[in-house]
Amino acid sequence: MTSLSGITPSGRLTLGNHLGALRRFTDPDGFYFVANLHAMTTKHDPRRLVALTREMATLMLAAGLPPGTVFVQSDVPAHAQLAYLLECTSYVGELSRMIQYKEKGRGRPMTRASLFTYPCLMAADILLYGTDRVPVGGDQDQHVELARDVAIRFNREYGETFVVPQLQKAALAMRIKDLQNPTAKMSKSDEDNAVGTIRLLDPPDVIRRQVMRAVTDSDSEVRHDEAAKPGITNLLEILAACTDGDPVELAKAYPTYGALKADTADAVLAVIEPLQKEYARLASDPGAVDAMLAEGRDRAIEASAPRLQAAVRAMGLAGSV
Ligand code: AQP
Repeated sequence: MTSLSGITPSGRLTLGNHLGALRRFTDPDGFYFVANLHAMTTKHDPRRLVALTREMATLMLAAGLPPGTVFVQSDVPAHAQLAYLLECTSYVGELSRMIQYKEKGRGRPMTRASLFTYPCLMAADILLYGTDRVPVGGDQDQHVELARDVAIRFNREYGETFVVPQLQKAALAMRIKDLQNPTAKMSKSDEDNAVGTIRLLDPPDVIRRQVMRAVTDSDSEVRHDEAAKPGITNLLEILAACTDGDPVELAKAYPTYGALKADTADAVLAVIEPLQKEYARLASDPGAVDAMLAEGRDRAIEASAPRLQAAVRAMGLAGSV
């Protein structure tokens, strides 16, 4: 069983990214990458992309991801190469139905073509490694479905080449919400939202203040009820995810919002502070980070080569099929 997942350097990592993705990346044989090619589907600043890529890769290593499992996507050219082959097996119809394109690109002439085709890159990310389970935070189901469809079609048209992946849903912390707008997902690209988004590398006192200022509602009952009490429910979900507890059970322990917020802040910091310490240690030794990323890159290049070669041959690009 091979586990694979990527995080796009479209902003600084959030608590949502950690609880929904990073801390679940534990497979010692997994492939976990900074998806920098995916950060170019909208206008981007190259210098900022360099900085975000480095910060994210270092944070992944600081989170304790197994050595040799972390790499930067663009360091492994097979991703872009297979993406093109998969574009040649995908249909405009199915790509037009992808939510990101529908919401951010359709009907706008200046949309980058990559915003339309990136699901093929994502399918390549998955299929290159023979991945059979893809752990995602619950908002990426459509991409894994497309990868499955593309794999099934490729195998049918060009011969058995790819493993058809399964979606693996997170049991907890499917969607951590914004602390100021708890009906919306906490998102790393939401750069203007300094109050509602908890960044993994923000100072602890800032993070504590953010939790204490989280929006609640007018009555004072602590209850897990997403429709009626989204702010409180979000705090309970965060507390549960940070303490491996049950959000419905935890609600019974809190007579007031204040106590819930204080314990949630403590629990969040208990998760984040060790991560920050390890990040600082690694960031002070860039050579060691380079060496770890090179190890991850080399392993990914070796692991992805056979499937890329098989696809190249199957499609008639290798002199024989
Ligand atoms: N709020 C969240 N709660 C739980 N899980 C989350 N993830 C993201 N936000 C939350 C999970 O983190 C991984 C990051 O995937 P991505 O970088 O490809 O992009 P994303 O899912 O779109 O994440 P963001 O933070 O919301 O980025 P932007 O702002 O660029 O769109 C995924 O596994 C995701 O499920």
